[in-house]
Amino acid sequence: MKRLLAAIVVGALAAPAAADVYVDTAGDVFTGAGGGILDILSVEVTNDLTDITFTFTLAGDVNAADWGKYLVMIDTVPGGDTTVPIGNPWNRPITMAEGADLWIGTWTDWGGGAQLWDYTGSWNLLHSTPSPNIGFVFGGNTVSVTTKLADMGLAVNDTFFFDAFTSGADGDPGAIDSVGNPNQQVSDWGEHSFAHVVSYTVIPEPTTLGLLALGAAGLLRRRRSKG
Ligand SMILES: [Ca+2]
Ligand SMILES: [Ca+2]
Repeated sequence: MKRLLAAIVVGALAAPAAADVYVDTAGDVFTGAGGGILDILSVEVTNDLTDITFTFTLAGDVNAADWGKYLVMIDTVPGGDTTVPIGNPWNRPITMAEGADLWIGTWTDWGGGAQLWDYTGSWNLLHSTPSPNIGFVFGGNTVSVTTKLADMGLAVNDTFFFDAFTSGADGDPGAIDSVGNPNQQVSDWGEHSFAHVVSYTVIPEPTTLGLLALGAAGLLRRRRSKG
C-alpha cells in the first residue's frame, strides 16, 4: 500500500500543470485609452476533456471601461486564412501568417458576448452567445471565454498555435496588444499587424492521469509479484 501511495504521489507530481499561463509585458501598448483594458498582462489556457478556456488578465477594469474586445486567433491545421490586411471574420486588420483556422471574438459592451468562427475557404459563424457551446464571463481585470474542443476540431494531445489580442470598438481597430509579442504591437488604432503565435497542447484531465498512475502502479505490482 505504501508503494501504491508513492506511485500515486509520483503520478500527481509528474502530471503536467492544469493551466498554461502566457505572460505578456505590462505597458506594451501605444495608448492608455480604457485605463489598461487594452494591456494584456497574461492569458491562461486550461482544458478538460470537453472544453477549453482562455482567460485574459488585463491591466485595467473591463467594467469601468466597457468597450474592450478580446480576440483569439488559432491555427490548428495546415492552410487557413493568411489574407493581408484582413485575415479574420471581424474585419480587423490582423493576419496570422501561419493560417488562421479559428477565431474567437468577444466583447464587453452591450452586456458582453462571444463568438466562435471557423475557416473553410471562407469564415463561418459556429456559435454565438447565448449558446451551450460557448461561454463568456468578465469582470474586474479578467475576461474568460470557453468553447468546445470538438467544435474546434481538437482532441487530447493535439498541439495548436494561437495569439490573443485586445482591440477597441469603433472603426474596426487592429490588435492593440498581442500576448505573443512582448513589444508594442501597433502604433495606431487601424494599423495592420501579424499574429505572434505561441503553442498549447490539449492535456488529459489531471484526474485521468491520476487513474493512469493508479493503473500503472497496479501493473507494476503484478509484474513484480510474478518475478
Ligand atoms: Ca501587455
Ligand atoms: Ca504584448
